[in-house]
Amino acid sequence: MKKTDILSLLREADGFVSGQDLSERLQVSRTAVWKKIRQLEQEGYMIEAVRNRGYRLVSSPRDLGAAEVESRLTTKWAGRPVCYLESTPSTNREAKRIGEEGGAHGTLVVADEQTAGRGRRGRDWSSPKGNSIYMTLLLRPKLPPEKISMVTLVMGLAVAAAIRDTCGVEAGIKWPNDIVAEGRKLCGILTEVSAEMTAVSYVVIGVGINVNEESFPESIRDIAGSIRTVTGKKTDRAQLVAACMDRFESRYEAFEVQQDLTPLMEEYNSLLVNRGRRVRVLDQASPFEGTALGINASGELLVEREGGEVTPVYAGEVSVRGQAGYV
Ligand code: BT5
Repeated sequence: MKKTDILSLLREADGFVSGQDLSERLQVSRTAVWKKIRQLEQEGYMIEAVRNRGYRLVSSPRDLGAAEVESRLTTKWAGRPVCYLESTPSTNREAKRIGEEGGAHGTLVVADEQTAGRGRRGRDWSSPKGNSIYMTLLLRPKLPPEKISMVTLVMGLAVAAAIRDTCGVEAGIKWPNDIVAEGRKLCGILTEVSAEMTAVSYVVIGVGINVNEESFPESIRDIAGSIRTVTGKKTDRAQLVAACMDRFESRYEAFEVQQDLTPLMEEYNSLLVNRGRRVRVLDQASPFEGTALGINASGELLVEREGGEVTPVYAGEVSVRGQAGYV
């Protein structure tokens, strides 16, 4: 029995749960339950114990940590195990290290701070301590390399759904990898692959979500936002991490069976903020403008040009901007 098993049951109960219940459900003695409760208390959890009623979780010492996330997970494999770090250069870098060492499909690296957080093409990801989520999921997909860019879209969809369900924010997706609300970027996703010519060894999907941040550095003040700046409320970070894993697992399984985004296209397009809008495709060789129609089953953005010609835009190569600015 792990202490997270007890935490899960206390959280599930949302009130008192008897020592008898705990010992039966975990198949351990009541003394063993009591010892784990003592251990949790020593780590800073406040647990109320009342004769004839049992135990009740009053508060946790922190809102992010391995036990906090694990005790909220509802998944079979996504987020199992959780590797939690107070601080790390980059959770993607750490997940790649774990990938090289043979780490399991579904391993999740979560950090409270990154000292060298990265965006795409070497850009920086602002990653201060204490208020946001920096996490990377390690996958060993049974997919050819050319299909890997689609997992970024699956993750984007999962994070948008988790933010909508958990925080009540009308989050949308800016193709291919940003989650936005009220015109501001709440989340970015960075997928990296280790592959041979024909086979993928592992993939890491890095997700940065601005959760309880209230202000941003000068350089990103005009584009960045957080769940807190949108709702005015604080969000439990571990709860949101677990919700992201939950929403990801089911969607990824549908995607893996189909080997494309057919089962997810409708939901994706319904959350796509670019849809029906004028966009500029910043293709280095030949930039162009058009109206974004939505994604196809391969995850390409279909852009209709002046004159009606529809061009599929591949995620790896270009950026898309709204006519007036970022979205
Ligand atoms: C991204 O890149 O949006 C992908 C970001 C991925 C971050 C996660 S955190 C966990 C994991 N570990 C890592 O090291 N990375 C991943 P891109 O589309 O290139 O956007 C980067 C741009 O977003 C920057 O150039 C800034 O303009 C802006 N930006 C930087 N930090 C931001 C933040 N915290 N919130 C909103 N925008 C930010």
